[in-house]
Amino acid sequence: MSEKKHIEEAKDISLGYFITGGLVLAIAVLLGLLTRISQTGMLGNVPKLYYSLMTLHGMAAFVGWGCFTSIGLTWYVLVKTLDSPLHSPKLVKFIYWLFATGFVLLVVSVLFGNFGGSWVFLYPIAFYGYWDTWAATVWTLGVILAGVGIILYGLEILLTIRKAGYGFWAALGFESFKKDFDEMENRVPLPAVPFAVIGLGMIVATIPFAILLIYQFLELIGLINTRMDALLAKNMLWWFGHPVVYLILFPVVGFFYYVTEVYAGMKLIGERYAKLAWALATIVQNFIGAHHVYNDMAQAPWIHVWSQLGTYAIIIPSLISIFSITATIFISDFHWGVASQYMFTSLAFWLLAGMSGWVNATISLNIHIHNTLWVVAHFHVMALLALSTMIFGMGYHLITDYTEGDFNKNLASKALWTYVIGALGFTHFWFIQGLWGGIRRSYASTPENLTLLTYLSIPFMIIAVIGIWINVYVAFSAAFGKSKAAPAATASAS
Ligand code: HEM
Ligand SMILES: [Cu+2]
Repeated sequence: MSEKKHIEEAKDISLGYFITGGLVLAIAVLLGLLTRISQTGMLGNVPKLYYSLMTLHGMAAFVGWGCFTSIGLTWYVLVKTLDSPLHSPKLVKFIYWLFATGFVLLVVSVLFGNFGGSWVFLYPIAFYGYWDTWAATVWTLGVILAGVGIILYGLEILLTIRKAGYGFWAALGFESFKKDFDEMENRVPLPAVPFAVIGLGMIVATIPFAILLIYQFLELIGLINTRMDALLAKNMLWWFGHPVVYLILFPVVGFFYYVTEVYAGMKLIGERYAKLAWALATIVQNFIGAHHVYNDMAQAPWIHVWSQLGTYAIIIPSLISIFSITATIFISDFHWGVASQYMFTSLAFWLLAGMSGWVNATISLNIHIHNTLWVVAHFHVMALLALSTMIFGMGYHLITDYTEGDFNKNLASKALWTYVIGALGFTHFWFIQGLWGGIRRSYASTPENLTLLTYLSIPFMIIAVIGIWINVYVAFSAAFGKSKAAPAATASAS
C-alpha cells in the first residue's frame, strides 16, 4: 500500500501529536483522581495541594490532551478530506513544539512554584495566591506560548484550504446561500468546514485573551503598575474561554463527518443545512463568552440577554450534525469497527452534555447551578465522554490505517466500556452534589453533608482512570509496533 507522500507525512505528524497527547492524558487523569482524593484530607495540606493538583489537572487534560490532540488530528483529516498537502508541514511541527515548551513551563510553575490559580486563573488571582510571583509569571508565559500556537493553528488551516483551491467564505459554510448550491461542482467537502470555522474563530478569539495575558505578564514583572478593571478582564478571558471549548468540539465534529463518510461509504446527508449552520456558527461563536458572567450584576443586562440567545443559536450546528450523522448511519450499510464504536458512544454523550449545557445557558436556571459541581459534571460529560471518546475514535481510525488493522481491538473496546462506566458514575455524583449546592473549586465538600458522595465517587474515578490508561497503552503499543492483534472479537475496520 503506497499512499501519496503528503498523506503519509500528515499521518506521521498527526500520530505524533496523538501519542504525545495520550501520555499527557494518562498523567492528567491521575492528577484529577488525586484532586478528588485530596478533598477528603487523606493527602494532607488540603487547600494548597487541592488547588495545585486541580490547576495542573485542568490545564493538562484540557489543553495538553484535548486541544493538542484535536489540533494534531486535524492535519491528517484535512489533508485526506481536501486531497491536498498542508500549507506548511514545518509550521505544523513548530506548533507542536510551541505547545510542548508552553506545557513544560506550566508544569514547572505548578511543581516548583506551587501555582494553583485554577486553569482559568481569573485575573487578578495571579497576584494574590500562596504561590511565588515567579511561578505566576512562568505560568502566564506558558499560556502565552500555547496562545501563539492556537493562532498559528487557525492560520495554517485557512492557508491549507486556500492552497487546495477553495474560497474563504465557501469554506466557512456561506456557499450554502447560493441558489445553484446543489448543482455546484467543486463544493468544499463538508468535513473541512468545521476546521475553517474554528480556524477563523480562534484567530479572532485569542486576540483579546492575548492582550490580557501580556498585560498580566508585564504587571507581574513590574513594568505596569495599574490594575485592570476586573469585569473587563473577566470578559476578555471568557471571550476566548468559551470558544476555546470549540477548539476541541469543532475539529471533533470534523472527525465525526470524516469517519462517518468513510464507514458509511457515502457522503453525509443534509450538507446544505449543515453548511448553513456553520455559517451561523462562524458569526456567533465569538460573541457568547459572556454567558460565563451571568452572575456579575455590574454587567449590562443586554449582554446577558444576547449571550443567552446566542448560546441557544450555537446549539443548532450540533443538533444538525447529530441528525446528519445519525441519519447517514441509519440509511447506509455502516461498517462497525473500533473507531466507529467510539464514535457512536461519543455521539450519545454529545447529546447528554448538550442538554446539561442548555441548563447552564439559561439565566433563570443558571442562578441555581452557577459555580456548583453541576457545571463540573456538565463539562466532564462533554470533555471526557463526548470529546475525548471521539478523539480516541479518530486516533483508532488513524492507528487502524497506520498498522493496517494490526492492533489490540479487543482491549480497545474493553477500555471504552471501562472508562465510560467509571466516568458516568463519577460525573453523576457531581450532578447530584451540584443540585444540592455543592460548590466547585472548593477544597472541602460544602455543604458538609455531601462528603459521603465525594467518597462514593472515588471508586468510579479509579475505574475511569484505569480505562483511560488501557486506551493509552493500546494506542502506544500499536504505534510502536509491539501490538499483537488479539483474536478478533470486533470486526476489523480496514
Ligand atoms: C478520569 C478522568 C478525570 C477525572 C477523575 C477528573 C477529575 C477532576 C476533578 C476532581 C476536578 C476538580 C473539580 C472541583 O473540585 O471543582 C476536575 C476539574 C477539571 N477537569 Fe477533570 N477529570 C477527569 C478528566 C478530565 C478531562 C478528560 C478533561 C478535559 C479534556 C478535564 C478537564 C477539567 C477541567 C478544565 C477542570 C477545571 C479545573 C479548574 O477549575 O481549574 N478533566 N477534574
Ligand atoms: Cu461557555
